[in-house]
Amino acid sequence: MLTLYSSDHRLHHGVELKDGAISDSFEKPQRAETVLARVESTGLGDVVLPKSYDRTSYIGAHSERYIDFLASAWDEWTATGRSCQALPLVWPVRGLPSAELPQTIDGKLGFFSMDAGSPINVGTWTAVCSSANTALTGMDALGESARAAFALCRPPGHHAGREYMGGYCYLNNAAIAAQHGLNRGARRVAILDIDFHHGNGTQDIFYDRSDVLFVSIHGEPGVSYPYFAGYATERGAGAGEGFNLNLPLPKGTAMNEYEAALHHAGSAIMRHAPDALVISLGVDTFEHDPISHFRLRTPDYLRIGEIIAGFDVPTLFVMEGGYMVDEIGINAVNVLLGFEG
Ligand code: Q9C
Ligand code: ZN
Repeated sequence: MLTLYSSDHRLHHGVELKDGAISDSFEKPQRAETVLARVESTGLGDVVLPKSYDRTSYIGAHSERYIDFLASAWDEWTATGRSCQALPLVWPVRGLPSAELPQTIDGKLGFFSMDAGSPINVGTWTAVCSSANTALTGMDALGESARAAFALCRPPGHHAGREYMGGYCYLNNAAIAAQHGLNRGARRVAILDIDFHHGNGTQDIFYDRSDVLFVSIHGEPGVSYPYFAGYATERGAGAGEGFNLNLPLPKGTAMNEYEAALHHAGSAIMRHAPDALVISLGVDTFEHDPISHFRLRTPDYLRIGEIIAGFDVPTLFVMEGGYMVDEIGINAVNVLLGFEG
């Protein structure tokens, strides 16, 4: 299986607020490097650089004004005399009356985010574009009739909505790749999100559309981040009604129950009869993940790959979360090895 990877992801690193204090983000460069090392040591296949794409390839999944914001946020932030990384601190929640776009960067940061989990640094936009381009190049590989490809994206994307960043995510790499597949002639695409966290951003982007089926298996929102999306009752709207399938599972879920949900997802995907399948591949479902609460074990990831291969659809794997850095390479690549059979 072909892997797409660029070391430009290293230009992005940041902090997060954890337990009331600032610390280095769990979403760090070493994550992607560990996965790359495992791709190489297992001989999964060639590793190639992503192609470049212009900003128009990100539109469809995101609005133009959001992309403009991301592209200029660092410059606007430093123009106010600050040199530390930019973080939002105020949000337009229920009850605040204005939906106007603020004029200054502190207001814009809150307007275009869901939480303070996506810091912006000097290299963030370059890394974010490189991550999206990695997913786009992977979709082009499927277009050139590869059975599968692995976009080793970093930063991740599935919490990023049409007009917001959050949860370590900026551009929604999986959604951008899915839209690209449609632009290049696919009639229908399915996205299966197996990151521990609900893919609220991907759901947001395709919620009212029937050409993209979104299925997510995740920790139930009552007790798991992102808390405000991911219920089974969220089934899509308008033309998209019935094209959004959430399969929330309780904390502590192990492979038995997880596998049943995966088969459920598979029947919905095969009913949709997509020309391409995008997997939002998070391995924060691992039993020892530091921020998540499922109990999947290393060999379970081989089985997950094998089940996905059984859906028999050209498949693009897009890297999302997974924070147990020592094991993330083994677990992520196990999915790919299991898929290859
Ligand atoms: N105690 C991804 O996996 N922090 N993002 C949650 C829970 C945010 C995860 C803290 C987690 C975001 C792509
Ligand atoms: Zn996650």
